[in-house]
Amino acid sequence: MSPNDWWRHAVVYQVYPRSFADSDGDGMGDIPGLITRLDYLADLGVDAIWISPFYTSPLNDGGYDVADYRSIDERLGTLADVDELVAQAHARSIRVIMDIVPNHTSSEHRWFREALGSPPDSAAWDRYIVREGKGADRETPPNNWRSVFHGRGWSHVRTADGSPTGYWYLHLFDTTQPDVNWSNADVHEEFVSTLRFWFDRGIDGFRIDVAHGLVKQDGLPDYDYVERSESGSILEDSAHAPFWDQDGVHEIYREWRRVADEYDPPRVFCGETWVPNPERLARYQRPDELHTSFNFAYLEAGWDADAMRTSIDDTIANHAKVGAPPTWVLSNHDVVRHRTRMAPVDDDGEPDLERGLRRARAATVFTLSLPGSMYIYQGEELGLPEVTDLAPEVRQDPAWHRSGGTDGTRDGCRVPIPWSGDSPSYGFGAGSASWLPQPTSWAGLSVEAERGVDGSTLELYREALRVRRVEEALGEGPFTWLDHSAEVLAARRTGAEGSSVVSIVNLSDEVVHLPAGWGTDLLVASSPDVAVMSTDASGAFLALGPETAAWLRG
Ligand code: TEU
Repeated sequence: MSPNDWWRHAVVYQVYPRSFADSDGDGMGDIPGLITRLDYLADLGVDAIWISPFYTSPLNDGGYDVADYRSIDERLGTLADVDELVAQAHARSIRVIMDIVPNHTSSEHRWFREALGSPPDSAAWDRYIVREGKGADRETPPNNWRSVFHGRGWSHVRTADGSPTGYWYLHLFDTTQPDVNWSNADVHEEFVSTLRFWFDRGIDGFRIDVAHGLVKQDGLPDYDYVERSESGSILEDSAHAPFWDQDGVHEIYREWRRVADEYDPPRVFCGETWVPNPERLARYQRPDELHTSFNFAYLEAGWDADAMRTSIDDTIANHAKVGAPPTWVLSNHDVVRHRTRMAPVDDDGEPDLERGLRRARAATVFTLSLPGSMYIYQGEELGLPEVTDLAPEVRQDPAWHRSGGTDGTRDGCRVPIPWSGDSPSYGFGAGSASWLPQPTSWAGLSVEAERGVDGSTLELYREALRVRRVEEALGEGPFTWLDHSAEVLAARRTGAEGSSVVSIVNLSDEVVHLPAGWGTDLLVASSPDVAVMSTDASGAFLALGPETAAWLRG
């Protein structure tokens, strides 16, 4: 495989920069802090980092509200810091993927400011999605679209003195995140030249925020909202919406791919695509579009053998049709950390976090054996749980405030990670006052507490990543299910040179026996509960503990 194909089987580590490492003690992580921790990431064994946005931003949505796509927020660093980061990461063979936000700008972006000083039907406003209100007084928004962060999806365009004009601008997210108009030529030019700006500085690729949302259906028709299902799946909601997954969006990625392919080595894209099924997802990975996209259906399958199996089958089959490698992800900065999400809950709704950790470790080990690339979210390698008891006054997720505290709990996975010591900020670097407070119970979950400790989650991740790198059967390549029982998923991976690895996850709460023919040489296990039993009437077999995953040399 050509080195340019690194992304086909990479392990990519997501850095949420404000919460990773704080070099200047202001309570917010920054680029220099990240640079000081690159050795940690190299030692963990990741191939690349994807860094959530660090551009100049009012931080109304954690930096996903970009005021200037070519400068760095002064709280997070400088352009020189980014250049240094790229150099230092590359020196450790770690690629750097940035995050681009093309669906909306911040309302502090120069374009929006220019528009605010111009009449609503002027060229300056054409870069955004602006329409006249309905009704004689134009007091009704142009259609019924809602903001993902709750409330209506439109706000008044106001004159300099604050009075409403009868025109409205669309914002699928916060009011300070106006959607841009991808029918406007300036928008195309600006984003292409932004891509070049960063590619020229040596950035290896981009994760594309809300990649499925850039194009809106002609005429902006009302949407027949289906109230959220019990599962609360975002994917179901997005199936027919006139603002998601419109066919026209693919033309944008063809344009971007041509730009990425001009570089040596070619730069890569990963789309954030909340689309309802693997068939729609695979369309983004056609050969002249994005290299990869997040596979959220698998994330949403949770700890459920049937749902995982179906999602894996559908993902692999649909990606094969377009010749693209699948991707896998269990946690990110928008979802409840998988230790907590997978934990069984008792009658009072309290999660059993010990079993949650057991399951999360098993799910990770199994997922790392699937063909394609894998995304890891900072802190999952430490086994961090979701922080569920943040006080309302420290919360920053705009959806929390817009929903009156009924939704928008994303701060709980964004709490700064613990590096060392017994109390906040656990070596994060902020005295004790990080921008989101850390729990007092995290001393045992710090990097220092877990490094070199047999059986720790950090050592499990390091070992799994090491084995994944050296076993040619893992990574891209054939994947064949092996039969067992309803709550056991088992598959054989085969390498081009004939080696094979059997990967098993036991989702039941009982010990299961595995046939000896699957291999008895244990490569990685998510818990110590796996043993080769010498013999019974049928010969040697393996006993695999409840909620445990293992890789065996086949
Ligand atoms: O998320 C896109 C998105 O649709 C999310 O709102 C998602 O539906 C939700 O968070 C899942 O719980 C991206 C970013 O990842 C997110 O952090 C930003 O807030 C959002 O775009 C707006 O830029």
